[in-house]
Amino acid sequence: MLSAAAISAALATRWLGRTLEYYPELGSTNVRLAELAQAGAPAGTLIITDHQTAGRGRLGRRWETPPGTALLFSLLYRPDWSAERAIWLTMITALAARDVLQKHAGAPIYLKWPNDLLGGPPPYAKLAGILMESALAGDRVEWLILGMGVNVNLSADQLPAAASPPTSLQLLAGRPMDRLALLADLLANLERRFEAAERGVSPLAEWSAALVNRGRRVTVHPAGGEPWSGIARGTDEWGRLLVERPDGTLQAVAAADVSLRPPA
Ligand code: BT5
Repeated sequence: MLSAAAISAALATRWLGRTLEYYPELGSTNVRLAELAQAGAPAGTLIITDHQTAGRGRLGRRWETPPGTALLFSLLYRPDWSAERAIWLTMITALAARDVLQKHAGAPIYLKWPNDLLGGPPPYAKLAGILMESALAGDRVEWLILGMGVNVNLSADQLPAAASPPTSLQLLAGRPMDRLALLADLLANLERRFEAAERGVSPLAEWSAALVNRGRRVTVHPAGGEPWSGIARGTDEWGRLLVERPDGTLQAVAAADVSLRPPA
């Protein structure tokens, strides 16, 4: 089990995670942090738990891990950004996680559009997921919450049932990992990347180049529409995936509207 004191002592950041709440068990770190954000919690607030009973994925899906095995946390940001820049935080979070998980596991980690971290041999298995939730005031960002779940010390028989095969850092590395050391490295990397973004440095090119989807066939499942297949060619400046249709036209696909599941 983690503890607030141990987390605080492990962190090497200046402001990210310096206000924190730890819960042995919680519904969802994103939900708890959204309540605090509405009530005026400071930028950098960290909510972290050992177990979620109502962990959220995108589009109403669930995120599940056994108690004490995962990193489950959410961070609050209050950047003075236009709404269209909010996607930068998903990119920064994914890139920071890739760097740190790769370093700790000693194995390559891949980014999959829009928000997954994958590992293992092709076609790769899901190691972590990111969930951004935002509050906007007109076309400005009021706050952004970045939630992340990382499968750290799950054995093969503890992996949840999932639409695409899951994996864990322990399975990739062949040994258990220190969750606190991971968290501390991750937050330090994130703090650096966020400060660069605040100075106007875009993470788009680095993120887009890192996507494992490039050049691969994807199946787009629009909410309420017919699924269709095409080849992922890259992303546009808003982080939408550019998918080439069989007739050669490029269609921009937004994360909010689709999931990418393989052909049925
Ligand atoms: C995501 O959604 O990948 C975002 C997950 C974000 C979870 C974190 S945990 C801390 C914070 N607080 C929250 O309440 N949430 C965030 P999505 O792309 O929709 O993937 C969800 C799908 O992944 C599910 O429908 C399952 O098929 C699968 N899945 C569920 N749990 C998994 C796990 N532990 N590992 C791999 N796949 C999983």
